[in-house]
Amino acid sequence: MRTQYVATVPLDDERLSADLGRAAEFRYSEAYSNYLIGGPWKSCMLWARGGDGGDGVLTNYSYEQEPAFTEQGRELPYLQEIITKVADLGRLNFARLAVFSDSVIVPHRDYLELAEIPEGARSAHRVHIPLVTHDACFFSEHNVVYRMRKGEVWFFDASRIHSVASFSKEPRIHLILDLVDVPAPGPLVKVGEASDEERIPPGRLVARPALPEGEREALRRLADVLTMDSFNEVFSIVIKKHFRFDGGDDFAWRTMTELARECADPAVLPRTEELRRYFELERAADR
Ligand code: YCP
Ligand code: CO
Repeated sequence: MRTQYVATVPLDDERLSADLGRAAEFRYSEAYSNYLIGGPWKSCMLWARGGDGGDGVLTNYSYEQEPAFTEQGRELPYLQEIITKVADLGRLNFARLAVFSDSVIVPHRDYLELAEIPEGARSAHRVHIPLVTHDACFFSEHNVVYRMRKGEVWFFDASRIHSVASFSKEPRIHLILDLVDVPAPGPLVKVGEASDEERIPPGRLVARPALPEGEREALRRLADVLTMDSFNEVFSIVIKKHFRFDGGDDFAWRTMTELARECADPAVLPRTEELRRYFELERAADR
């Protein structure tokens, strides 16, 4: 399903904070934090294949078992209610709470590592529902930057190149649902119509000014300080620029590759190319 806004679910702030208060005590997985530069990506399974909270790595669950609420999920009555109301439970593989702040996610595609899981069992559709968010949280898909607002249900096309930024220390908490692509009588998401087209409402799009030539020049000079030691810092600066300015298609990886070519450390270019392959093209379950 293409990225699109589907519906808004009314949230009961009191019941939500009661659940999130309890969830704050849970143990979170930091799986997938290698996609981030800055704070970690913390997730907690509320519904999973096999009903076990597991380690948060999507390839490490028993796909031959039925999904069910996990121990953590069973402690959160309001979130259980939301999950049950929104998703076709017959096709729901995973429901996770994901907490993230003051960090950026490297532009990547998801699901590459799920290729070995049988087609009828592997996740193919992702839904995001922001529970706590703020204006300094952004998503991007290719060169389009947008926001999701609290209580909105979005289909999120994780098979396309996407990136995320939070310019704030305030946590952003999303409920993320992963569903299988098998035929069923009803809709995947029961609260609204999904279409095959991309539909990011104009009010959610973030208009960025074109990257000024001076900024581009300044970024080029980062080649002077780029070594393997500063790789993450430089990449983070480049990704943040993508959320503030329109630098054109493929800005982050293209800029990083250009800087890698210019810089004095010969290890940087092969590492950049290797990372790019990992995040965009090929990634096996065991890597
Ligand atoms: C996402 N993809 O795009 C997740 C975050 C890395 C994998 C963690 O939201
Ligand atoms: Co992703």
